[in-house]
Amino acid sequence: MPKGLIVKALSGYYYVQSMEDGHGDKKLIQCRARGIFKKKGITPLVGDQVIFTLTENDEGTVDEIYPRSSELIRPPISNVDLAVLVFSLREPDLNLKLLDKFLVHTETSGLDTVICFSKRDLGNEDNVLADDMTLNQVSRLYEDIGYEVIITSAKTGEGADQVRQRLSRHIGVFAGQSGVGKSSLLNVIFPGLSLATNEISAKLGRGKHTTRHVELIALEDGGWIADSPGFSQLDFMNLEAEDMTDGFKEFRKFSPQCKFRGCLHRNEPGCRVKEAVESGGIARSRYEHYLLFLGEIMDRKRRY
Ligand SMILES: Nc1nc2c(ncn2[C@@H]2O[C@H](COP(=O)(O)OP(=O)(O)O)[C@@H](O)[C@H]2O)c(=O)[nH]1
Ligand SMILES: [Mg+2]
Ligand SMILES: [Zn+2]
Repeated sequence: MPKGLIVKALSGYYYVQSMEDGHGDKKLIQCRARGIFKKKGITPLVGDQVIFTLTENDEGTVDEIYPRSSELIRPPISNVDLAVLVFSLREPDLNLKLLDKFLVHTETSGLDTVICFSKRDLGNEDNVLADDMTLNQVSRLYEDIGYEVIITSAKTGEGADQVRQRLSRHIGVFAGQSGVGKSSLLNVIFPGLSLATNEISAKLGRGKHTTRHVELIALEDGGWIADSPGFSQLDFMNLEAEDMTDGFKEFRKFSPQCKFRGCLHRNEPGCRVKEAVESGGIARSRYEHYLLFLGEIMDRKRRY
């Protein structure tokens, strides 16, 4: 029975690339999922490795799904192992609160994360960008936490090689607000992709809802990438207050030493996280965002 990878899902059909065809072969097999999945409440996802059988007219049926190594809800995609978070220096302005929110999601989903500060040509290292910090300070902040930071410009090509190398052999997802230059950057990194850019003004009317589908695009060197539009309205629906502290990677060094187990690092006595904020071991901007997100989860709890 042939093995394949679901690269696209659209109105109940799953488009499978057979493992027997070459990587990135354009010929996809249009499949339905077997009824058993629905009965079990399982939805096949883009990124799933599957066993399928061919039916008439070169169509197929997805018979089995291999265990997933990761699963994202929005965008709905499985087996992603690298998230590239794209944040522009300007247009739109650098938004560190949103970056920290994305990081909570990638951390709690167990993804490796690379941060791209894009549109470098619109700013330099001495401009104050966000929270009174310059590009150098912002980069240092996230590098000190342990994140790989790549500064890019689709206009000059800066950073493109570095991102390309990082993506090699992964299933990656490009995420970030619309307009930050995700598609433009991918086009520079992989000439020949020709993803549509600037879709906001070109295609969508203001306030219109778009339900764009996710699709995996084959990269020349064996990897796959999803250019995802749907990451923008992140909420913490599936997270508990205790998860939030895992979402802040640098807290993990301190939280085991907090006096109370399950410390939420607010006003508890003997909180090592708060102490680290005071002594500069944890950046204040990160801690403030932590408190904000924790507040969002608490509010949600009160409402339900
Ligand atoms: N100055 C500058 N503009 C860029 C850069 N990258 C993208 N843009 C522009 O930003 C807008 C949004 O880009 P797009 O790639 O569609 O963003 P996406 O929504 O994140 O995919 C377009 O008008 C691009 O021309 C860059 O590196 N520098
Ligand atoms: Mg785009
Ligand atoms: Zn604590």
